[in-house]
Amino acid sequence: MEEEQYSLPQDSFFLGLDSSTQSLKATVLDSNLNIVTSETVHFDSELPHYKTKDGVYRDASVNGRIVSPTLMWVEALDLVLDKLKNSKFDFKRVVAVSGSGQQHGSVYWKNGSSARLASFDPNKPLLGQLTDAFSVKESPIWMDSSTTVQCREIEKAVGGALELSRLTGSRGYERFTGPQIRKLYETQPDVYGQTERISLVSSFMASLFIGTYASIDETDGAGMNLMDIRTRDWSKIVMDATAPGLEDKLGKLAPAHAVAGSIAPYFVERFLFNKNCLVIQWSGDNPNSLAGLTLNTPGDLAISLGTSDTVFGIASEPQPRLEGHVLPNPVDTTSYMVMLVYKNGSLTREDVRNRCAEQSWDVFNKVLEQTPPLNGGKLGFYYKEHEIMPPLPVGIHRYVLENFTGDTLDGLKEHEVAEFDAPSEVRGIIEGHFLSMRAHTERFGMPTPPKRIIATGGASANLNILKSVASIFGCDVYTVQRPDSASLGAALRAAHGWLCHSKGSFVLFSCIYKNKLENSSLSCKLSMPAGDNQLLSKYTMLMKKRIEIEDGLVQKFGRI
Ligand code: ADP
Ligand code: XUL
Repeated sequence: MEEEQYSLPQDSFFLGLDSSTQSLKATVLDSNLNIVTSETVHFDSELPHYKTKDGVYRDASVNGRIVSPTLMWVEALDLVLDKLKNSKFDFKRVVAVSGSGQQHGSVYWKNGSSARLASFDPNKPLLGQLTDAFSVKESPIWMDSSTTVQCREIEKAVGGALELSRLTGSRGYERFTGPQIRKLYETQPDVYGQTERISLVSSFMASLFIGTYASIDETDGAGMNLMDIRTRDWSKIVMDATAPGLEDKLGKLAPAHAVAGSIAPYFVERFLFNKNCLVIQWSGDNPNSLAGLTLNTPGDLAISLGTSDTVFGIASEPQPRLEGHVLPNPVDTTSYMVMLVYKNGSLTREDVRNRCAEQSWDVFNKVLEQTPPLNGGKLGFYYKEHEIMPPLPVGIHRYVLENFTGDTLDGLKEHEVAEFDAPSEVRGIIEGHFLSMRAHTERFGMPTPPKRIIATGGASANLNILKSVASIFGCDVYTVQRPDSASLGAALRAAHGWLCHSKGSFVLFSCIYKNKLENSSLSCKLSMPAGDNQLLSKYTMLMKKRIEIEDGLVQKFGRI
């Protein structure tokens, strides 16, 4: 396809939202792709009446159940739009809106709710108009790990874990929406029966904007264990293995660049949006980050350090495996996105910071500066949450490699210890995590060493963390101006969707940012050059040892 350059209408704005685990963020881009304004609503602090911790409820009475109050996401939308309105933001100039949602989370609309969606009263906030709209009031989210039984049932019914992965791009994962729906069907069949529509967080938020049920986009749809990754349609065999009558409750799938609908009259009357404003399909947060980082070369690797940590890249013909995920590329019709996900990301780092570094990132960074790379052969495994990569339960494991020099693995022995001193614990969580990430990235067949890494998410602002990433992966690490690439990516996808719509056919994503990257909010800068080669080869030794110990832990405690 020809890479032309298209211009976006002068004076127009593109609004991108990101409904993530801990907050709702908004980013507005102008037609030169510069950020005009941004807003955030932080759930715990700005909506304290929901009493969430990190945006979620951890249910101690049911093993692994982690949910968020669905209505909190609605109230956050009321609030973020009010904030923009109070800042005198000119909604009329927005020609397209799109968004990002934490992946896998699901929303259950009660029978009859489509009528409510279609008749919002512009004189009132959305919250009061949706209080009774959901058959399940607490949405299961990506941190949930309560559906192991259902994962195994679905895998068995389709011919095994690898077969499910070949079909849907991933083996059965607890947080994926299909196993979550099966659990609802098995444990509360009446509630399942009272549900007329099941949305993902992304299509749920899009539904509010168009006043009718929005389709699930094909990229976020690949995070459900329900969609055939090749045909990009629901897989009948997996749907049958999950729950009856599911197709009606899920609606249709649509590509991420498609128009979901026109903006609902509610937003035109209450916030003075233009009535021609288009709503482009919302997608998952990692896919939106891929768009926001303008990732388009197979050798580029993105690392997102948010509530979860993810590694992702682009591949043209990926082979789905037991490890990792394959999803359609949200901004291309032929290639795929490959991804690894770690549950123990920022919140687990915060836990070590609070225990060992006086609850301060400054102190944490000083410790990283004062401790030597390789941590004297100390290797820590920190799982504050039930981990996915590798599949291991909550727990901390610490090992010391005796006489580790980094020159050879021959005769190297490790012994387990109960504790590290505080500085070793700080270095241990950072190095251990990125060593594991590199090992799994290589196992999954992602480019190694990567041409470059682009880091994003809250923790990518931390240069000491990036230094370890650069040394362990042995490549340059770039960052973007704003670590919130998901809402930025959503704004960019809004522009892309608008352009595809106005041309009447798919246009290459790069056409919208061609010749604009250097001078726009999308530019990347080199933040940390690759470390030296000698250190890299010592880290390679440490990585091999680490993955050996990790495999042993999985044999002992985990799912294989
Ligand atoms: P999400 O979008 O998943 O809700 P973010 O990408 O906004 O999350 O990242 C939030 C996280 O960033 C916080 O939990 C915090 O631990 C982490 N963070 C913020 N600043 C720093 C820092 N200087 N060093 C390390 N981590 C940080
Ligand atoms: C991706 C995943 C997480 C969430 C976080 O598979 O589970 O990265 O998308 O919002």
